Amino acid sequence: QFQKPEDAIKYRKAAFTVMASHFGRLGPMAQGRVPFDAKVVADNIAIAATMSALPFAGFGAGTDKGDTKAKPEVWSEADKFAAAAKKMQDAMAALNVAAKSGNADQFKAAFGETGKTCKGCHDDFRKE
Ligand code: ASC
Repeated sequence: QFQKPEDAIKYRKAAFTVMASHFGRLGPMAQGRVPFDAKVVADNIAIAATMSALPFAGFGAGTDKGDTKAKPEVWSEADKFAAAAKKMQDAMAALNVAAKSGNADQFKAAFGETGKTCKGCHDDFRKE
């Protein structure tokens, strides 16, 4: 799938970057600081939800060294990492349903739950 470990690292970072861009830009709306726009929410969350499937293919053997913030626990506690990834993907899928509903309160609640899964994984598996 990847020619070199660096390619896998670059790929997973790119996938996280695109996911975080489309998720993160809705933060102000989720906090009610910007007026709710159902189409903006649905369009961006659809992309974030699609992206959520991609990064984890880039954590294969030999991709623990190099330009990465991934902790060794990604590989030494692989089951736990996979569970954290799935938790985020499941939350993102539920958020996608909420986003498509057009209901602001459902979106805000699901957005918050999804953000917790991002942070949870970072706390355990990302340096800094
Ligand atoms: C984002 C983003 C994250 C999460 C996290 C939620 O927009 O890039 O990693 O939300 O900050 O706590």
